[in-house]
Amino acid sequence: MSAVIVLVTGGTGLVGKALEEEVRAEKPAGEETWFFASSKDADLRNINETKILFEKIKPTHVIHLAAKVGGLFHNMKNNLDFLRENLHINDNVLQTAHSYGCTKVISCLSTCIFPDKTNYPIDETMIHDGPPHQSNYGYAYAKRLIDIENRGYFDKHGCIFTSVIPCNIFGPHDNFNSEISHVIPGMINRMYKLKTENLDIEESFKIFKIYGSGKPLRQFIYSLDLAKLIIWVLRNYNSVDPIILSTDEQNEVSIAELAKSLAMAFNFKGKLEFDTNKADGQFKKTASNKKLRALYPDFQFTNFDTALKDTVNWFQANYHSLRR
Ligand code: NAP
Ligand code: GFB
Repeated sequence: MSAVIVLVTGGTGLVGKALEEEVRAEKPAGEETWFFASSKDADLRNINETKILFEKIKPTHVIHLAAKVGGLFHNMKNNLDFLRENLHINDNVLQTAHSYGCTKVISCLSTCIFPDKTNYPIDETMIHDGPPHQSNYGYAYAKRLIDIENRGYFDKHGCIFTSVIPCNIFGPHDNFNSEISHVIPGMINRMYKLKTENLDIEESFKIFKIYGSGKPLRQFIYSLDLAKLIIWVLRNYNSVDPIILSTDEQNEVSIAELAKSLAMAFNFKGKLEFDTNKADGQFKKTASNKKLRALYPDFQFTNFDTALKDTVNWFQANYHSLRR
């Protein structure tokens, strides 16, 4: 079997770091060499820097994770930047992967790019069936165009450029900056600060603010589980059609339930209150993982509360070096 060189763009982020941990944990997978790139290796918004990276690594396979990424509030304030930056990154990576004759490219979409007004559960055939939620249209359209461009490269050149569609992801090495982060890292950072600051105040009198009504529903996948699934896609899935990589529909939780689980993980003794002046975003984006279950029936997801506790422990152990 010829040598496999895997370039992971976005290799230093939440998903990239989980992928690196899983690859390192495996016994050497024979002919595979992995390179985990950050924006310091190449600013992928720039086609020349993209070409220099590919010339250096000469990948046979690409796992394309690099993106401008953020939570609801960051997207709401910056839809144009999310659109333009991700359009440039994605087209640069795909066109350069084609010019270097890459055997396969796996890009990353998101369940938040699906139509806002839709039937549930959402499946892979529904990506383009209507406009995405207004809060993140920039990111959503940039991601949807990856699927369109993948089809273009397949139709014209027979390239196996495919994509995975994760639900909300959490875990170690996330971006915990609560101004721009997703809900779990944002809440973790805020709850940690509430517990560890103003120690003169009895904790049972402290109030943790849950942004929004707490009613929206989300599916969450642990980054290390997603990493295992992406490795499985790399070695076993060869369709251009996207595949949803999400926990089961019945594991969907409300933001309020999430906050209670986090309070348990932190042993937080104070009160939880809702700040309904803050947006809720999309109410739900319930995705079906039926296609994944059919192809990989014995995959086991990590228990949510265990994964949450592991993430909180990682956060506390790495507080002074993490992104916050
Ligand atoms: P992340 O933690 O923010 O990491 C982003 C990665 O992309 C970092 O390695 C970053 O490099 C790199 N990057 C950003 N801009 C770049 C640029 N201009 N040039 C080169 N590299 C650049 O993101 P993540 O959560 O791991 O997301 C990985 C993928 O999963 C993304 O495609 C995202 O859309 C998708 N996704 C994420 C979620 C979620 O809940 N997090 C859900 C669904 C899908 P630096 O470290 O140098 O900044
Ligand atoms: O992960 P999140 O920011 O984005 O979750 P989405 C937002 C939901 O959590 C809203 C509530 O209902 C918020 O009101 N929430 C409660 C909080 N407390 C907090 C907090 O401290 N921080 C944050 N961020 N939210 C994103 C998309 O949607 O999903 C992105 O906008 C991306 O493009 C991501 O794809 C996966 O899940 O609403």
